[in-house]
Amino acid sequence: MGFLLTKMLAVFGDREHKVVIVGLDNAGKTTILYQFLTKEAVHTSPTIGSNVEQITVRKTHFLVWDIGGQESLRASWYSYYCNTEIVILVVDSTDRERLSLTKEELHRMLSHEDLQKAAILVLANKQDMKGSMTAAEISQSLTLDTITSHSWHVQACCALTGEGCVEHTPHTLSPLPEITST
Ligand SMILES: Nc1nc2c(ncn2[C@@H]2O[C@H](COP(=O)(O)OP(=O)(O)OP(=O)(O)O)[C@@H](O)[C@H]2O)c(=O)[nH]1
Ligand SMILES: [Mg+2]
Repeated sequence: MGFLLTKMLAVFGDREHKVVIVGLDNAGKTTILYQFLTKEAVHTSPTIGSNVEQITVRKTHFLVWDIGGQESLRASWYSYYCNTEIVILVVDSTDRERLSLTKEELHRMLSHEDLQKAAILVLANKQDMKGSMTAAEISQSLTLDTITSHSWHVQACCALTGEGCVEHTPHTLSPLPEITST
């Protein structure tokens, strides 16, 4: 799961940390979950309900929930929030039309009482695709700079290759842009 989450959790110590992955359908959440786990791109189908995996990065243990993003499932995202320390919001960076919907979901999440202490990691996924929005564009559209209640970080990534999601040898892949709240 890479240096990003490890960095965000550096202050939390050695127990298991709960992570939820949310985002609209087709954003790439399940692809990212299994990229974290296996460092490979897997074939996925739309998630009905959720997937959960235990992932260990440099001796830090994460319980990672990947929640289905279809419209009918979004109303139940809140039922996964209890004790969540990190929310990963995955954005399909080519899906300009639905970015405002993602923004609504993000700001609804931020106001949920069970997420008041959670850090937010926005993954601007599908950077391999032509015309994808940059991390900066997505940050601006989601108005991340207005968020003062939560730590947030936005990172460009490609779930198919793992670039920006998982750790790579520095010389094999160039780093993708990232912006952080602090
Ligand atoms: N080109 C490209 N395709 C991707 C990337 N990440 C995921 N995909 C593709 O996007 C499609 C949807 O990916 P999923 O991981 O199933 O999406 P999801 O967010 O889990 O969708 P739901 O389960 O319906 O909420 C699949 O065809 C993936 O192969 C990426 O970085 N680049
Ligand atoms: Mg899925």
